[in-house]
Amino acid sequence: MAKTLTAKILGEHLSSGTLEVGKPIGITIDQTLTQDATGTMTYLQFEAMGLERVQNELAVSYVDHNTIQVGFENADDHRYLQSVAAAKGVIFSKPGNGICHQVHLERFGIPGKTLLGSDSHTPTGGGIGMIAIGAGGLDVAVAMAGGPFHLISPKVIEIRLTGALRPWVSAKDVILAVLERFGTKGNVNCIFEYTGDGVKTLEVTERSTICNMGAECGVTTSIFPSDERTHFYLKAQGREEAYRPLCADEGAVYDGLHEIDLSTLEPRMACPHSPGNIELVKNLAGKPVEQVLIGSCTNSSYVDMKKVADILDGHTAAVNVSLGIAPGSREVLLMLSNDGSLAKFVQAGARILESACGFCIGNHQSPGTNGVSLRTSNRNFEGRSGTKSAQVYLVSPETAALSAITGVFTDPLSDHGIPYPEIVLPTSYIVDDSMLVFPPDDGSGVEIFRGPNIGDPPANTPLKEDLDGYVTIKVGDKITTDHIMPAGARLKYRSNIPVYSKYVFEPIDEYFSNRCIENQDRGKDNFIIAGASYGQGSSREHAAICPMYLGVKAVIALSIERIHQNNLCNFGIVPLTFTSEEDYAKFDQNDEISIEGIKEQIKGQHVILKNKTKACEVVLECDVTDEQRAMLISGGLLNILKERP
Ligand code: MIC
Ligand code: SF4
Repeated sequence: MAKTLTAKILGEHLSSGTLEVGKPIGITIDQTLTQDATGTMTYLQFEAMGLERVQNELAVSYVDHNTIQVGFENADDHRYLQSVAAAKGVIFSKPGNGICHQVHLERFGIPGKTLLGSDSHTPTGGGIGMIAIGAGGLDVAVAMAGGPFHLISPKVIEIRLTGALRPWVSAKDVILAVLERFGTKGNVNCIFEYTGDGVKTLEVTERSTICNMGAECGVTTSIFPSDERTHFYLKAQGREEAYRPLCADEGAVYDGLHEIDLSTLEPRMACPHSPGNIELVKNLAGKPVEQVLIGSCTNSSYVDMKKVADILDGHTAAVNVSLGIAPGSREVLLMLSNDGSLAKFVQAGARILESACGFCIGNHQSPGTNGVSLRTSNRNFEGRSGTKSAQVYLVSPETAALSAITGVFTDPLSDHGIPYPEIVLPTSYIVDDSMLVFPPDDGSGVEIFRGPNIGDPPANTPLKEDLDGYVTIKVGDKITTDHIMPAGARLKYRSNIPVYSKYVFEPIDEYFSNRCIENQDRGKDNFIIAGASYGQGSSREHAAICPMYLGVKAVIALSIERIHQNNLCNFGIVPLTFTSEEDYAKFDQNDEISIEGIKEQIKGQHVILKNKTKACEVVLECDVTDEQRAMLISGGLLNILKERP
């Protein structure tokens, strides 16, 4: 039978189950990546598994998120990560070497391989023809230990591209058009597979931009075929031997189709406060801008940066604009410095930012009060920039660069008088791997450094017979992991769960953790009630670990996003969904609620939740796999791994 590209790669890696939509499967993982903000927990968990060395083909540990280093915490974490990498056989990418997804694409991505990363934008690797999936750190630790990754056999949605992009319209506009069609909820357990004649008009880093932001739709991953363009890119990276042509068979049958004619697309943007809130740039043309930030794992390749340099050439940022540029990797920075682009940035008055996540995660460059910020990154959740009142718009590098010059939202297709930057793709990149630290063959003598900020990952207790406590918080739809576990200024506590836990739900309710502790002291359980698409966004398992630490036993929502649902199970928090939408209204904060016999009840599909305050009960669904059910009963995956001989 004719196969999709997804089915081919998943089929080659299948370790359990069959590829039937909706059924649980296990796949073997060839490559893993971690970044520092999720990495410390991942390696602490890997250490707790007691293995001498990683078992998968390739494991890389990147430092790109916490590079600001105010105080000792981040530097200590970096030392821990470097030493544990050497001890366990992991390649360590030093801070300054670049953003994990960009560097991984450049140096390690291989068509047809599987990649699991403790970061939700791991699907960037789909641009080179990999099945690249974002997951919680514990799932990545299991993959490094040689274990399979469990997922639901996905629906494969064909996104058929025809035509070619016009000058000034870019890959970012393609994915924004996809987001316009699919939105940020309701796409769980799907894979977007790109096909059609338009594919060959896009180069690898453009494809990666598209796959990167597929994460915002909530899909498992996105993938492009591996073709002549892939060959060209790998050759230019000095890795021609990694090339393997791959595409779907003729006549392959998909579970859905969406067609995009690239030649008709217009520049788009995602408006505050969701990547799914799409508008044409021309509709806001003329609106004043205060800040323009160019970079992040979505748009920081050499080609993106070179376009920006050529647009800025001979111009300066408008007086009202603060312009910041963060090239995605040291390789990109070297290329830009060699070809004179860096000088063009400086001359344009840009603030040159480190090759790291930086502004994207609210680590710096927070806008002023009500500040209007145009960014080429992928998420504009309220408050993520570090300023709650900021208005963050997500745009292409072309739109960003032009708007920096004019000081107002500028549609690249309008009559602005700046010549279009025609970029010649490099036939060879400057390859310098000296900031990659390769592990010794035998790491047994390496001493692992642990600073005072680094604590052991906390374990949960096995599930009790009955749960009894309070609705500690009730939240609405589309609650992101940035709402649950803020990053930015709080990011440095990622390795210190007792401290980080104080900030759970800080952006929406700063007293949440106090209430949890009061309930815990009274011997009561904590519950979270939520609307649709709870846990959108990042892969950060802290959004499960910290609530677990505060005694949260169950999340009851209209729907829960894939990575977050897995993280909840991994840490023994029961994910439950309402079977009827109206039931959401039957609960308020502080209601006293209980689930009797939960341990028995979750063995079936349905669970009865009692609201003692409102004297009513509702039926919930517990849609987990058998593996996850076992985790919930044991109080999390770590407990199961410890029980195993
Ligand atoms: C993000 O973009 O939200 C992050 C920060 O990269 C997260 C990971 C994290 O929270 O450490 C992600 O995307 O998974
Ligand atoms: Fe880093 Fe932003 Fe990409 Fe997350 S989305 S990996 S914070 S650049």
